[in-house]
Amino acid sequence: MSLNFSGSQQLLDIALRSAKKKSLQAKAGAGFDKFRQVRVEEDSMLRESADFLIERLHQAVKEFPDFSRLNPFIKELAESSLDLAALKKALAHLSESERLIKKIKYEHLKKLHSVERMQKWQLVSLERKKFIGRAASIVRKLQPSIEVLKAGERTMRQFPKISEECFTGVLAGFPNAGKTTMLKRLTGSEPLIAHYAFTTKTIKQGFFEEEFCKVQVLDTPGLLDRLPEERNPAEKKAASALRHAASLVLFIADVSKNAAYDAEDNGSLLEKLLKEFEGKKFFMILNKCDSPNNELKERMLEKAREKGIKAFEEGNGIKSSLRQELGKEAMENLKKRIAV
Ligand SMILES: Nc1nc2c(ncn2[C@@H]2O[C@H](COP(=O)(O)OP(=O)(O)OP(=O)(O)O)[C@@H](O)[C@H]2O)c(=O)[nH]1
Ligand SMILES: [Mg+2]
Repeated sequence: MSLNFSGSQQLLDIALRSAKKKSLQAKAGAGFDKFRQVRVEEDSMLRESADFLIERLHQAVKEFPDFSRLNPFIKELAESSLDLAALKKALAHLSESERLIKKIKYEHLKKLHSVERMQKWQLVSLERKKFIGRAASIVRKLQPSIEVLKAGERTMRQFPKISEECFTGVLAGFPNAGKTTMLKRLTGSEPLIAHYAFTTKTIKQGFFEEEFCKVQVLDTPGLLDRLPEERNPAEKKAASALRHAASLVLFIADVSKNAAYDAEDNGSLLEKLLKEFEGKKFFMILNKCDSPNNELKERMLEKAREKGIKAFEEGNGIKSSLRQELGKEAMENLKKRIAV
């Protein structure tokens, strides 16, 4: 990505090392006159180190993702995972430093070339040294901004590389319902699974192929039964995936004896999601059927029937039946898109 230096000190060290090399080459071609040699060498050292810093800072800003141009899903993920104001401030700091280095480059170059022959050649070197001192101070002050940008880059690297063309099933439900386990069952991906709620903090992704179609499955952080404006950042990521990436919603409910949420809770969450993501097709997955609460399971099946949602029970070859159904949906979707 854009920041191909670890910190301000490293940036400075590379700039000076590379400039030193070039200035020695320049000096070698400057003839035998001492004053001329020094001027050529110092001019080259100043110019090369300045240009290196200017170019790297410019590149770092230019290549940093432009938030206004991200696709809506990634943009919403960025808004709920990053401090965008701090990132913008850090980018502005880099741009301002680039501008300052440009300014002092010309200031000191001018002075370096205005030293007269009858003056000491040491005065030429002094201008270059003054420039390096000022540039170093500007670059060192960048360290906190570089850290902010590096942390931002690390977070963004974890964003899923969403395939916008691909038919996408998004797993959603209460925390601990078994969404991540289902992603693993369906796609073989190896996400973190734990026995406690709120394990998944960001969007996880897996793929499988069925009916000649590639299907993308997204796992989301657990949602609570509350209003959109009450959602925490992790729930907001889940809602963004449902809104922008889901071709189909896989609503998953824990129907085991140990389930933390009953049929009322699950029904209420389902109702809210159906309303918020109106127009999207839903499947229901009844999970943890190995130790079922039969009454809960029956009531959820009833809710699925009421809403006209196809239901799948964990166990009994759910992997192949769900994959087949998703494959069929993907094929239908493809046919519709081709027909348009
Ligand atoms: N008995 C049983 N346990 C399951 C099943 N599926 C998942 N679990 C367990 O349920 C717990 C939660 O599973 P996860 O897949 O992490 O659940 P999640 O919905 O992704 O949880 P969050 O990311 O916290 O929202 C883990 O201890 C799983 O091993 C199942 O079919 N049967
Ligand atoms: Mg999870």
